[in-house]
Amino acid sequence: MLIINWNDFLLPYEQAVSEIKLKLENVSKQYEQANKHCPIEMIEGRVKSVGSILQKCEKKSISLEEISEKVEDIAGVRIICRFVEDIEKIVQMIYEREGFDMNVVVERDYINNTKPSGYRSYHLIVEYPVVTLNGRKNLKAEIQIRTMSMDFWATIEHSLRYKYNENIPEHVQNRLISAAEAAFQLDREMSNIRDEIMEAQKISLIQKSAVNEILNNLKKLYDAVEEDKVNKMNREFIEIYQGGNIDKLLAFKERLKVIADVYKVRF
Ligand code: 0O2
Repeated sequence: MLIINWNDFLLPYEQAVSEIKLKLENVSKQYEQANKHCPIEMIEGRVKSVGSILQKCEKKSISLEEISEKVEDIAGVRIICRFVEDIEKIVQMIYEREGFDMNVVVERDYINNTKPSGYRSYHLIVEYPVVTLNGRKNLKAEIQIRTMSMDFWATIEHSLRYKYNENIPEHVQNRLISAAEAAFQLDREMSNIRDEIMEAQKISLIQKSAVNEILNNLKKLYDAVEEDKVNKMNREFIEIYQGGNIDKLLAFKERLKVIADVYKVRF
């Protein structure tokens, strides 16, 4: 009989989860840097517990020898986004990595094919190579992509499943199905007002980057310009910032550049 050293067995999966998470976090950073709406709101990752792996093996009659091949979600990464439209972008983003660092082997669309429980989410099973002391290994990992509202529903349903030991009473199941419908409506409404939300988000990103630039530049001006003058500029900046007018803020940012030219300060 095969005896598994679980610590050794799970270590490459932990590596896969942390590498995939890190790569996706870096994608987020690039969006942020480019002041663009990032389809990724949050990334979570976990390695399935031994108990949970064994339960799945029992449920699906999977032998210990077959675990790596047939238990596809030992390494799991969850990507949470704001809008249903973001899901498609993320799926595309993962497909673009094909041949580079991950290959999609299974695609499960529980958004267009909602599960009878009410569960909605988009799953990709990818093959991901990890390099370990014992050489290179191709592991399977499950990437779940869902909106915040789908995630909220799934988290509650998952804990109820646990509480009732997989036998959720019918009246609770029915309420969960209504809640799933409400979550679906919420996603639909959010998609309808998406353009407005995106615009607000864009303005907030522009404002954040302008404020950072102004603060950096004021700091540099302190070394080159009389203190009184920079203090005056600082006060003006605070007033504009508190006024909340983005056009005035951008104009001030440009004016600082002109002042820097006069004093020959390089930003
Ligand atoms: P955990 O605790 O998240 O790891 P099956 O057992 O046949 O349903 P299978 O064949 O592995 O599962 O694939 P499936 O159906 O795509 O499910 C994979 C994972 O999706 C599950 O892993 C859950 O995380 C999630 N999921 C699927 N269906 C539901 C559902 O109805 N409700 C919730 N809350 N999550 C779901 P695990 O191993 O079941 O659980």
